[in-house]
Amino acid sequence: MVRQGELVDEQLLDQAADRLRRAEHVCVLTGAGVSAESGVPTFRGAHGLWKGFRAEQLATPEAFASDPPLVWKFYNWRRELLADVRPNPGHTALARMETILPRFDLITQNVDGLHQAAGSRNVIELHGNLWHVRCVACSYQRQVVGEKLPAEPRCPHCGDWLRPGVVWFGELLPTDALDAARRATDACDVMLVVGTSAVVQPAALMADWARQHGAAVIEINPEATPLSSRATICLPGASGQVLPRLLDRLQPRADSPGTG
Ligand code: BJW
Ligand code: ZN
Repeated sequence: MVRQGELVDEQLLDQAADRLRRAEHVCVLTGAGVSAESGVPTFRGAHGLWKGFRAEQLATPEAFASDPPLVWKFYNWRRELLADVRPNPGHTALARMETILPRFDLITQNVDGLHQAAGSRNVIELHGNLWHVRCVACSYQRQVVGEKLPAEPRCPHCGDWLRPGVVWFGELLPTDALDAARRATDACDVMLVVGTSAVVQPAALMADWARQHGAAVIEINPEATPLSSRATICLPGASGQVLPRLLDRLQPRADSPGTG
């Protein structure tokens, strides 16, 4: 494991860029930290997520069953906040990498849709999407991108509660997303893990799936995580700064031979 100082050293970036440049298949796993510089609060941190609640208190089927209006207040607050945020240079750099590198899969735990807004195409959403709602009782579901929902949204078909189309603790991840993530981690030769505390399963295991198949793991995070000691290279810093510097090293230079 290579970790150094507070600032990401040029040599470390060169090493990481070299791994990426030589890779035939790159897989990325992102978490809330990649959206932090867009102004989206992370889940675990000094200030908690919302009014002092922890994710484990609100993002559960039990919380919703016992107090749906409270849980909807939390999600409507987040949806309102998201309506005004834009992708940051970290999201944009990942979208650009997808167009440069031969094979590129982006797995995200985020539900904010900012990777897609930045132009990423091949996005695997492990924990659903905040702009999706579905009925708890019937098969009704709908995309509600940018829409303001009532404080207590109900199903237009059966009148039961609508719920956010996200994955709560204790719930299974969507099978297609989990299968796609497994295929990507098993096949990649470099895995980039960006802005996740690496504590929520099964996402937290994915870098190990990749390592078991021989992939190098590059972590980008201002803080050490439970994954750091097993990563091949740690780039300690904010993704909105580190990813563009990595991208810069992957782009063909205008003045290099053969680029006109
Ligand atoms: C920056 C930065 C900058 C800051 N640049 N970085 C095995 C053992 C024990 C428990 C379990 C287990 N397997 C499953 C479980 C249960 C549970 C679990 O993992 N619990 C743990 C807490 C222990 N998992 C589940 O229940 C999952 N389901 C499942 O496994 O089903 C099968 C099963 C069920 C039950 C039992 C056994 C098996 C479902 C998990 C669903 C998670 N859902 C949430 C909410 C989504 C909806 C919503 O948004 O409201 O997903 S919780 C929340 O955490 C959200 C996130 O996607 C997820 C991960 O958080 P993330 O992204 O890592 O964010 P943070 O805030 O934790 O970290 C931010 C990081 O960014 C930090 O490191 C910062 O340093 C960094 N950072 N600024 C770069 N500028
Ligand atoms: Zn219904």
